[in-house]
Amino acid sequence: MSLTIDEKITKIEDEIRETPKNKATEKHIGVLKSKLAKWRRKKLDQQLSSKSGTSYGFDVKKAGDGSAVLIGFPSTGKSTLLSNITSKISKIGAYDFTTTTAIPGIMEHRGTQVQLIDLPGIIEDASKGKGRGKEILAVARSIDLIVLLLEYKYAEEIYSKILNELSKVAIRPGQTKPDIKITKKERGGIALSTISKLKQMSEQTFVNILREYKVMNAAVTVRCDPTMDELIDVLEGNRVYPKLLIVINKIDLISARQITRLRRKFPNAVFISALKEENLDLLKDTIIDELELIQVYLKKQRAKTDYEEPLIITSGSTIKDVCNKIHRKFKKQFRYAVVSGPSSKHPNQRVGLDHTIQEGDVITIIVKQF
Ligand SMILES: Nc1nc2c(ncn2[C@@H]2O[C@H](COP(=O)(O)OP(=O)(O)OP(=O)(O)O)[C@@H](O)[C@H]2O)c(=O)[nH]1
Ligand SMILES: [Mg+2]
Repeated sequence: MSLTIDEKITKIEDEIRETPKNKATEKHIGVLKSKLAKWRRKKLDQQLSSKSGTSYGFDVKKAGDGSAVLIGFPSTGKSTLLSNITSKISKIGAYDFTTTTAIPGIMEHRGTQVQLIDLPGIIEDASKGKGRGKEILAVARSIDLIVLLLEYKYAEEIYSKILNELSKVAIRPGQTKPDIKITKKERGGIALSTISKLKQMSEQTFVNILREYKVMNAAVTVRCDPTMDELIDVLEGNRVYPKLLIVINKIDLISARQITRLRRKFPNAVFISALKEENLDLLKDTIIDELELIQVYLKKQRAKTDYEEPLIITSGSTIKDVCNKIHRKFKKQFRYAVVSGPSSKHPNQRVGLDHTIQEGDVITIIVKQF
């Protein structure tokens, strides 16, 4: 009897867990991890393209200068928060799963508009489709910032459970993309250049994982000390790296001592009471800071640059993100972009969709004419 994808995933996960980790097993673990990543990708592709049911994915149109999503277990106060910091009212209930779909609101603060999306509560095994897991995770894949709302109770445990679910669907909140450049070649084997000795795995294991991905001939430049999982992330290529903000809610129910203890565990978290409206201005400030919004200027072909209405977008965005923000057709009909400014090597540099833009760039998108 052949195994289902879920069974295959569980089997490999078990084998990785049961294999002792040492120099002798490193190569084998690298292979297992690559295999696991491939099955997870198959599973994710199935989920993201699945048309089963009538309402796959919540249809949320992006709006505002940046978008953030509220993720948390049921009844942590997501809807209470949305109702108190945006113009939108989202139903609040003392029972779990009050919210059943995505509810977007706009938060206006410091001259910026941020779209904040309230979602149903996430639960364990959301990545396998439990609850509205699939839909929640699909929204979370296309977002700039994940606002993770926790309650004081079991905060650490729930935090790792949620991050685990997100990680299974290729979302890496709060992480930066590992700096590994792979340029495939016709021949010559693997030329690996690192800035310092790899500590997380041997060079042999590194090359072996490349082979698992059929990368046999390539120039590989590594400007970090990646773990096996991070290398696999780069090879898989479908990972998203949204920013992450941890928010601890319902502080009106706990003592100052409990807050101090939690602060030690979550030093960067914002502590609020959505119900009593405590620290909500601080939260709004932090959301805007976390989004790291930058301004770029658009210039139509043969026209003057529009310095009046800059496009506001999150730092780290690419030309692709700019296209998505202007109009869907720009990505479909994209030929190339012309960039002048801090991100360009010289004025009027021709770039592709993957080019990362910077504050102050002047951008022209050239599309195919039909
Ligand atoms: N004491 C206290 N209660 C809160 C706070 N925020 C929310 N609540 C209560 O927690 C319960 C759940 O609130 P919701 O805002 O519906 O929670 P949710 O996360 O949207 O829940 P789901 O949509 O079911 O996932 C309600 O009874 C709220 O009044 C808070 O800061 N302090
Ligand atoms: Mg809700």
